[in-house]
Amino acid sequence: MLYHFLFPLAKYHTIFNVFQYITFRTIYAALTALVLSFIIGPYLIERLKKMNVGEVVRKDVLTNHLSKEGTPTMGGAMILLVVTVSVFLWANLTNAYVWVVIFVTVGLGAIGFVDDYSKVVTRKKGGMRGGVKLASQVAVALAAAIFLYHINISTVVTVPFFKDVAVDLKYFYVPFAALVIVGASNAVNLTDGLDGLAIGPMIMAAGTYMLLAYLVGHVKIANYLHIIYVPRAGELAVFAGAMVGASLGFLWFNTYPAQVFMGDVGSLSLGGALGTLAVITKNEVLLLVVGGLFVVEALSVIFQVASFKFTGKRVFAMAPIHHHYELKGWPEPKIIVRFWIISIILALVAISTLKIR
Ligand code: 57M
Repeated sequence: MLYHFLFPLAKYHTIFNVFQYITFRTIYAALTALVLSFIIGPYLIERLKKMNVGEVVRKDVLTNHLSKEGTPTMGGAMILLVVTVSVFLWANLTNAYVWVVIFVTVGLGAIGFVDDYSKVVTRKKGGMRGGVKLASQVAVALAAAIFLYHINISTVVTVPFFKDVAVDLKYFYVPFAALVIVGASNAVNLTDGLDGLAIGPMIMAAGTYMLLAYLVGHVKIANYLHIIYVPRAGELAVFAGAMVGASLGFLWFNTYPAQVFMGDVGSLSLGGALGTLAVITKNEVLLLVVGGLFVVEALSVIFQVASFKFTGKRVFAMAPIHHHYELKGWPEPKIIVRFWIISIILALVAISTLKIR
């Protein structure tokens, strides 16, 4: 909104020209989301405590998690709120891509909210039924993918490191894009099992897509780097910037020992937003590198379940893989920070693909 109200004033004073720049608005979107989180965070945590919205921790194997019982959850609602407010303030709201990412983020957040609500407020064991939850996620992702297809998003998929490999999926791009969004959403959800474990790599991943959105949306830079030019996608840097700010703000409270958990309302929405950024910036396959940590967490579950089913043996002491290290005796902060380090390396490798191809 600031863009719409203040940029037109440039005809009266050149200072207002600054509002046209994506870089300027991205930085202030991040700062707005960060400051709003600092302001809302303590109030929200107190409210959640008063409302008794506390985590119900599983009381079987991981005894170190018992002390986490009752930690306020659903803090992801704050992430959703500050991202949306910041994007409304700083983004160009005539840009359709911005609305697609908002739709997916809020849509998946709403599904997560219903799931969390049934788990922690109405105390329904297991929350929403798995099938219903997945079908709702697919519906949101498909709606976004179909819309993008209709506004002529490129259906060509490129592969990082191989500049000559490009496959045109044509209408199969729709289920492919939905798969990227739903996959990312669930992978982040699986990762969210230790304090700050999901939100740290999320800062790295959103930061990487912030940069990529700017680059693919800039015709000169895109041509220079020989990457797909996506007109108007640069505006998504503002959205990704808000995600970085909101995630940093949430980490302030979620860092070990956590004062609040994000809940599915946070993990499903942030993961879905990341998947949508990957789709629109035409860096879908690169998400496997940028979000490599989330991928490894999801794969560890797939291998564990498949191995147990077919051989009766487990590959890991427990999946997702962060639980494996907990059972091996690593202290929680050590696992978290080492996973963050890996996510930083992955972000750097992903950015290097702009030159190494
Ligand atoms: C999300 N939720 C956390 C919190 C968070 C198929 C199977 C692998 C599924 C998986 C699962 O349920 N994943 C979904 C994991 C939970 O956190 C809540 O959930 C939200 C995210 N959706 O925001 O509200 C617990 O995680 C801990 N936590 C923190 N700090 C945080 O910042 O410490 C979360 C956030 C919290 C808290 O303890 O209560 C979760 O782990 O439940 N299931 C599992 O992960 C289970 N694994 C398992 O059963 N493995 C089996 C098979 C099925 C693969 C095996 O290896 O044989 C483990 N989960 C738990 N205990 N809690 C089992 C042991």
